Amino acid sequence: MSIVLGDKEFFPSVPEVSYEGRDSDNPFAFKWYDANKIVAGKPMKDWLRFAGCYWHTFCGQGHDPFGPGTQHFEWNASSNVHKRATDKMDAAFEFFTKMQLPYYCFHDTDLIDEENSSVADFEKKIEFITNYAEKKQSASGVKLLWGTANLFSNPRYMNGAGTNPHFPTLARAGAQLKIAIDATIKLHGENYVFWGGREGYISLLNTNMKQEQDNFAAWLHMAKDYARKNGFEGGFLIEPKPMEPTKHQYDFDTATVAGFLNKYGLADDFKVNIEVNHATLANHTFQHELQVAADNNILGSIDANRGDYQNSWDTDQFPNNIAETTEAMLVFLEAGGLQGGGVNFDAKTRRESTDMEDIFHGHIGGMDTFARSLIIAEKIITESPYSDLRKARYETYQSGKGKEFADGKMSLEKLAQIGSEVGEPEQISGKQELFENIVNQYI
Ligand code: XLS
Ligand code: NI
Ligand code: NI
Repeated sequence: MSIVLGDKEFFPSVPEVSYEGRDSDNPFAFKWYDANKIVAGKPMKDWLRFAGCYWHTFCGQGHDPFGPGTQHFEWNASSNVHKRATDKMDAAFEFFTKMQLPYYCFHDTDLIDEENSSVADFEKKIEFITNYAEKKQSASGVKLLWGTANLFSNPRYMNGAGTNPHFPTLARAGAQLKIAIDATIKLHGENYVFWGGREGYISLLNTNMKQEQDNFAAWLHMAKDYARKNGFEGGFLIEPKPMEPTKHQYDFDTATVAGFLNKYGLADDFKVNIEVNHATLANHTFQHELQVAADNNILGSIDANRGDYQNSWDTDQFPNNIAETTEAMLVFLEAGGLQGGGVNFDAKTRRESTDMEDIFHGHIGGMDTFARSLIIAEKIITESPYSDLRKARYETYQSGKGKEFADGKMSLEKLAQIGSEVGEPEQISGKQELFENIVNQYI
């Protein structure tokens, strides 16, 4: 990959970031992410398929509920909406190529300012910027991991998009959904994401939950049928999140989504995009969510970030916790990786991090955290007693009567008969501390 600039270089102080190893003191070098290094049989870059996200990195300027943005982006300087959009895209592709990011992701409204455009005007704007994106993608080789529609920021979607109680509003959202799907197909997007920001409710008093969920299923079927008819072969991904901005979001967690997909006949086409901070908001761990997805055969993609142990909101910080990411990578590797997705940095620098270089530090740290954890996890699986110890806990189901039970071939009468003959069963330790020590030994 070589660096792709526009008319102007937006990050002149940052060179191409490459692998220099753990002893390097260069803050603009990878200490662990060595794209072509083989781990568990294939190059790191093929396991991880890292993506940069447009919204936090090139749109969000650090605003919070108590104050406006603090980060000043040179690509926002022009008063012309088209020039602003191409400058932003130049900055984005400079960043992706300097960072060796093979993929990117966007919401339709990240690419170009929506302002108060009618559907027809917005469609023209998207056509303009996706024409430009085609050129940037082919000049750089950077590919689109996924596209999505922002159906949660505009005030018109305050009561939801695909779950809106008012049909004309749902239809207005549908017009935007169609444009975003078209843009994703045009740019050879490998997946299309649905994050249901306002698909949920605040008060049950004014909400017909069944109608809203049935409508949401109809909405997803319609989107899938349209995309398939127009040649889209990629994956559809639902991104679970329990709350924020609504109190009860319908895509609460992976288990909820799995049940929903099965109930409504969507399981053949839809998988999940698991975000770390959304897992923790649901009082789960990231690795729990990955395991539920893997066991339901819907582990599609990852939004990498982390929450904060003390704050209970979606802080979207860059991942930096090796121990936690290692536990996640154990699940990831045992599942054989992701089904068509990648690791997208849905993460933002802090409001107080105001240098242009800070977005590089955030991504370098995040990529190194995943890369290092992947290496550690492979060693734990191949060199340590971890897998065998866990397997041994279940060995009584591998043969004889235990297997007969597990295969569903035993009656309760027979089980009860065995239960009355075994006497008081032997006490078997779960040995959690030993498992924890093995993980730490390899870190
Ligand atoms: C917000 C979500 C969002 C999705 C894409 O919490 O993570 O960024 O990834 O709409
Ligand atoms: Ni996300
Ligand atoms: Ni988030």
